[in-house]
Amino acid sequence: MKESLTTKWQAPSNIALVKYWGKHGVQLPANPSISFTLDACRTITSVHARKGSHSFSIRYEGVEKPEFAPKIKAYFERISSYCPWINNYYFEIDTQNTFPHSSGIASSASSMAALSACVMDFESTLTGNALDYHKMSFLARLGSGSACRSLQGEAVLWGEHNDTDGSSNLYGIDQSELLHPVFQHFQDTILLVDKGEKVVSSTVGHDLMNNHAYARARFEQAHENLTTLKKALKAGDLKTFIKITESEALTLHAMMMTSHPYFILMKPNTLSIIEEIWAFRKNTDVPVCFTLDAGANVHMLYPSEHKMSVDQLIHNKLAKYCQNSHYICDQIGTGAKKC
Ligand code: 2P0
Repeated sequence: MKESLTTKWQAPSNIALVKYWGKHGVQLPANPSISFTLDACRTITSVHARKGSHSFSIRYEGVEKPEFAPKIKAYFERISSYCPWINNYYFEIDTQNTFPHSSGIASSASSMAALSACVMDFESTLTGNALDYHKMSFLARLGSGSACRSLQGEAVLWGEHNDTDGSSNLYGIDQSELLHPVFQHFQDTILLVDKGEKVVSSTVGHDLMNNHAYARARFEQAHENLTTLKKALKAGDLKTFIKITESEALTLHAMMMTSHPYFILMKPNTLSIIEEIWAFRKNTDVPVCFTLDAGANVHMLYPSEHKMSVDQLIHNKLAKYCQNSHYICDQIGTGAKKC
């Protein structure tokens, strides 16, 4: 056993195309999902582990954050049977995000992915085994479901899917080889309509799918959408990509509007942006589409060759719908990296 271990990793956020919404058991998804890995929106985490009884401290941008502790405590408890060695170490965790903390962008995916990368880096040092990315994703899932899609590959699929060999409810698998060149450097500009805290926590949100009147149909639809979307990703079929991606975003929100209790997470400016995107696409034939997370912010997805004209659209028409005209330019990335 080593006296102490130190490492530092960064992991990106991701944006789901086919959405994960509904879970059961210990972080098992009700349906398979697929996401693009992002690049600029990242969490950078350094961990120093020293021999001692297991506990941890957590700092965000150098400041102690006791409010982050319960989620990390639950994470360590969940992973301890898979990584029993953690019980012999005290962990000092220091973390920061490249995106503003209050931007309405969930950091659970990138933060749990970065922490899991650090844990697996230590495990590799202690055992002498190569880094195990499947186990990294497995551990990240136990911290936050979507985090398992933030470790390796430009597109990551999580959840058992009949049409995908090797797919698993336990971890995400790299689907980068699917991507047609049109998706290379694919852009994601995140329009920050509402930078506030999430109205519905993900735990509450996923719970809403239990006993939801349309749950069964929705879960089946996700399987079909995934099959169709994978074909579109392979063929570079942007028309189908747009159709499925936008429909998935609206379905996610429709599920929230038709649950009990019910929520509307879009804001009037979210709808205005969607209408502007549709009008722009119709008028210019630029293949830009939107997707949404469980909030009001809008992700605009488009090929990099159209960056200039989309920049103009944002500058001329969309920035005014964003809080303080704030938006984040991101693009598809490759996953977690050691710093
Ligand atoms: C997704 N979301 O696929 C979906 C779409 C939000 C909307 O996964 O409870 O933070 O930690 O497993 O991963 C947000 O839920 O939930 C999410 P937990 P998570 O990206």
